[in-house]
Amino acid sequence: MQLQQDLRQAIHRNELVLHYQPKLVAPDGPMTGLEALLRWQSPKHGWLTPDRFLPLAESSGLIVPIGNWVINEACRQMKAWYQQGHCDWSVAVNLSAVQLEHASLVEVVRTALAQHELAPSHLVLEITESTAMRDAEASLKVLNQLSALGVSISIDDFGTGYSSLLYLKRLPANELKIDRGFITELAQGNDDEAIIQAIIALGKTLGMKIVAEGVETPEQQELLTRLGCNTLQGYLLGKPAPADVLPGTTAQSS
Ligand code: G
Ligand code: G
Ligand code: MN
Ligand code: NA
Repeated sequence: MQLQQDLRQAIHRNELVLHYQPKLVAPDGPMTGLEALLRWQSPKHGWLTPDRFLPLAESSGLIVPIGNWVINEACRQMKAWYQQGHCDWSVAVNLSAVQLEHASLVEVVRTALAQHELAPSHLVLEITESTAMRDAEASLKVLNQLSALGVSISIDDFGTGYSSLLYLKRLPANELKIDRGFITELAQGNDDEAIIQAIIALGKTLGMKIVAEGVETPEQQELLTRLGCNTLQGYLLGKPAPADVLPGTTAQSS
């Protein structure tokens, strides 16, 4: 309860922070964009990653105002990068099911883009298969509206959910992110390689860009590139960091 009350205050007390993790053209760049990852810098509870407070944020509904803040802040930072000359970057924001199901999402995204005078092509929305599948038809409707705005849709943690291929075909997704679980033990000739090959073939058939996340070793980097991943992300290529310590970037505070 106390944690929930503190989280409620976190937004206007400016305790929420976004870190950014680079997404690079395989095998080693240039950078195509960054994924925004939420942190809560709480004076009372310390430095918290989403696993510590997202479940609470979701069950309490606080994820809606928090998520709105994330969307707005990521757009603000992307605009600052744009003005610094990074005109081909995009920023990716993770969405929870509760946000996708909330009636205001499309308007929140539209308003954030307008307020920061940011073209929709600079915003990527990452949703997991399980998020989309919670109410598959309703999700499809909202995702189509978001896609019509011109933002990109990315399917996160792909391979861990239960979406049918028929559903996948109907999703207006531009990008597919292979779950880290398939990358961790990836080696030439093992099952993970075969699964990744199948995912890449599927994604490319559906016209999607393929991203591999959780790349930690040069061997994974080399093999994933050879298998046809377009974009790589992972500790090897860049850890999540505040905007002002990312190479080649500067934060611009509001
Ligand atoms: O950054 P980290 O590895 O701690 O992220 C853990 C999980 O939290 C990941 O599944 C990530 O997608 C999720 N996450 C990070 N930032 C956000 C956010 O702003 N909104 C939502 N809904 N999920 C986020
Ligand atoms: O579910 P999602 O893909 O949005 O989660 C992103 C999370 O993965 C973030 O919390 C981020 O810190 C973490 N992450 C990013 N790159 C790596 C990596 O190379 N290895 C591991 N173990 N985690 C990573
Ligand atoms: Mn993600
Ligand atoms: Na993921």
